[in-house]
Amino acid sequence: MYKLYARPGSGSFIVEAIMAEAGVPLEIQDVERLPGRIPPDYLVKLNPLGQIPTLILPNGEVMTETAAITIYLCDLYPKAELAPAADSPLRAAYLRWLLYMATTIYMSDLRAIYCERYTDDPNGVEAVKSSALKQRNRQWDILEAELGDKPYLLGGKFSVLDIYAVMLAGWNRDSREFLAKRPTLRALYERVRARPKLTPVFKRNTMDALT
Ligand SMILES: N[C@@H](CCC(=O)N[C@@H](CS)C(=O)NCC(=O)O)C(=O)O
Repeated sequence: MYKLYARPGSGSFIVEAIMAEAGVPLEIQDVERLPGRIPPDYLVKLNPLGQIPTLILPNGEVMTETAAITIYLCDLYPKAELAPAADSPLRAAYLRWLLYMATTIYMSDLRAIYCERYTDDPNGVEAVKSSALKQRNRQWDILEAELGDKPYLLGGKFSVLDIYAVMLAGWNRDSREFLAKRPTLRALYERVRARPKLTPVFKRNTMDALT
């Protein structure tokens, strides 16, 4: 059985969602928040960065990094049809936009949330945050342009990219205003949230309410 170290509303959402879509049993352990944003020792022993998601595979191996976990699980459970196969014409776009989200938007979110980690200058913290938010908006503009008027990021077919995008969109503290300004992204959010296997995952992660 897989075991996921999780926290509702965090990057572990993508792993929960993939497993729900693929119908794979998953044990979930929610990791508590300690003062000062210090990760608990048991998590650091598994993942030196103390980050979520941390996934324990059935053979006991530890896996981290949402993009790596996503590629790994979607390839392992192809019947779920969450990702194009290696020889699909959509594979390049799939990898491009998955890695784009994981290495740009996600990182801008981390810079905005954990801004004090990104400067040694106590007076520079606010500047780190405002610059991260500016970059994040530009990165979302690029992704939204890619979505255009298609129903899903890869065109007519739903994929894990849509779940990943919606996870990131749901994190924005100004989520309602953010999505109000981005109607195509909001429509994607609603489409993904309405998937029967995902509805409980949205609820557990307190990401179901949008209005
Ligand atoms: N690059 C990692 C980032 C993971 C990450 O930063 N997770 C956040 C939650 S969304 C976390 O655990 N933050 C706690 C910390 O960094 O102390 C990934 O894609 O999995």
